[in-house]
Amino acid sequence: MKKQLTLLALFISVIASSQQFQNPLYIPDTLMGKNFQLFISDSSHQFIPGVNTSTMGYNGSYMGPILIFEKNATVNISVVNALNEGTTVHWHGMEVEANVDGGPHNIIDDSSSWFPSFKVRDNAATMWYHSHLHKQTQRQVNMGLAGMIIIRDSSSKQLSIPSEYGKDDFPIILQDKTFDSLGQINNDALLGDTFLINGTLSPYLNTPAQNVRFRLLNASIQRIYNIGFEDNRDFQVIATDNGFLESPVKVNRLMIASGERYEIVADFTNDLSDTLALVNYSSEMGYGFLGGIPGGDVYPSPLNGVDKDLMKLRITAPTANKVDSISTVLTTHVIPSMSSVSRERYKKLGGKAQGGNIIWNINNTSFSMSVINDTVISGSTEIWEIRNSTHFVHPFHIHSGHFFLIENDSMPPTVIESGKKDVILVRPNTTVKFIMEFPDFHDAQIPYMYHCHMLDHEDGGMMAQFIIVDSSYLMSTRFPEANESINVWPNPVDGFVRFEIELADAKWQIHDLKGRLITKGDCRNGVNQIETTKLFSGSYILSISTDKGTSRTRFIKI
Ligand SMILES: [Cu+2]
Repeated sequence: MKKQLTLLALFISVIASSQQFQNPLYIPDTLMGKNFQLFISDSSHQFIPGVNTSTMGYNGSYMGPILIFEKNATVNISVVNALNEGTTVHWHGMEVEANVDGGPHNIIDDSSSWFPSFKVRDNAATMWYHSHLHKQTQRQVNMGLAGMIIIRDSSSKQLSIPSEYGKDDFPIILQDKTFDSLGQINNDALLGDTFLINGTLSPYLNTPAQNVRFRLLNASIQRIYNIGFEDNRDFQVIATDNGFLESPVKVNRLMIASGERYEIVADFTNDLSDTLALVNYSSEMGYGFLGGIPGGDVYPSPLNGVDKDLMKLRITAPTANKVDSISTVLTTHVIPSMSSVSRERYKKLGGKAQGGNIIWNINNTSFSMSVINDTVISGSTEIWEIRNSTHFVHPFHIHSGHFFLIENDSMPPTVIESGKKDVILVRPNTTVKFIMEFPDFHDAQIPYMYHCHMLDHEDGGMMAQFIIVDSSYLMSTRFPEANESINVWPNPVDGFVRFEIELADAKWQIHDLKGRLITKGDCRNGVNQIETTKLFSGSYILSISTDKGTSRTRFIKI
């Protein structure tokens, strides 16, 4: 007991002194080339000097090295899992084949290795890698299984932007945590009581007096950050999740949700010898924006809804190769045309209270590893409409590439929202629409995920999966989209079979397994019920058709 109290006292005093922003920001090492090695292990890390905290890390005690990939290179990665449990490594944001995507199906057992190899197809961007083990993502990422990826390409090297890693181009990995009285990580604290950047508590950064680029990554469980500088100066947003904006956009605030990345450039030319704070202006975020105004059943944290410094920038002498003016044209976006859209899908993010918890879902169905929810044709272009039916925001993320937002709450996207994205924050009771061209490779066996990127929501069921197939697959398969998007209950059924949809002008049909039409009718919005008392016992297919396509699910009549 005495030892515990001593440790607690030490911990509190160190936390108090760490409020002084006296810890140099940790700048992770980089790995580059074509061959990469990641060694994943349980470890121990001193966030607080003298206090050993149990952690997990890639090639070290907490988080991992920055992986620098060159566009068009084929990279070979050797991943050794020395944890006492399984894990996965997901290359978040990258357009890679499903068997190397690192989703929940690509499990690396303990004491096993994984050797993914893929071509880097994406343009210059800030991506990241992290654990995606089903129901364990929150804990493993919070323990340290996350790191940044920087993709470089030839055209970005021609731009006038700060690009010297660790000199005028810095990774800023935002996290929050709660440490218990013994200095151990509390993995149940959805919103932490202390900030970390790159794993450093209360950091300062020697920042040269010139244009400086920050690569922001939100690797927190839930917290949304509202970034600005203490003097409210403008800064330029140059890139979103999957690469450059067409031109820099000036703002003095930038909201970043879990899973998102932004690259910003701030000008410190006239600030030599000053100290300037990077601030989380969460008092400006309303209820429902997790980390904003507290209330309801939001996890309590002293950081919620108050403006707090994240880091102090100590402005030092400029570097030899400072960049004085930023390119005004960064790239040109090629947005898929509406005439190429072959299908629209509708996804509703929801949750149901159950025994004091919320069971999260998409289209009223919680994630199941064994159910393929959607089938997408390789190389096709689709519009996805995402409805948030809850009173929290949800950052919606889809694997296999990037999309362009076309509508946010009935409004056209802002200039920043018009960038390439793989995560979009869907506000409470609103709808977003995006257009996405899917990759031209296919794999009928291993699915990609789409999900909320709040890690506890993802682990808690707000996730679903799709396969990408070539067009001949649909011709040759009798029921290609069993279970897609329709939740039928009860199943097996005795009296009425029920389903819920929110589509206009839909029709339902029931076929037997030989493909014979048994009965049909028109759908109505909301819950539909069909009497099945006249059906013989056996399996049937319920299909729901609109002019956009047909979804099918199998049910059993007893
Ligand atoms: Cu969510």
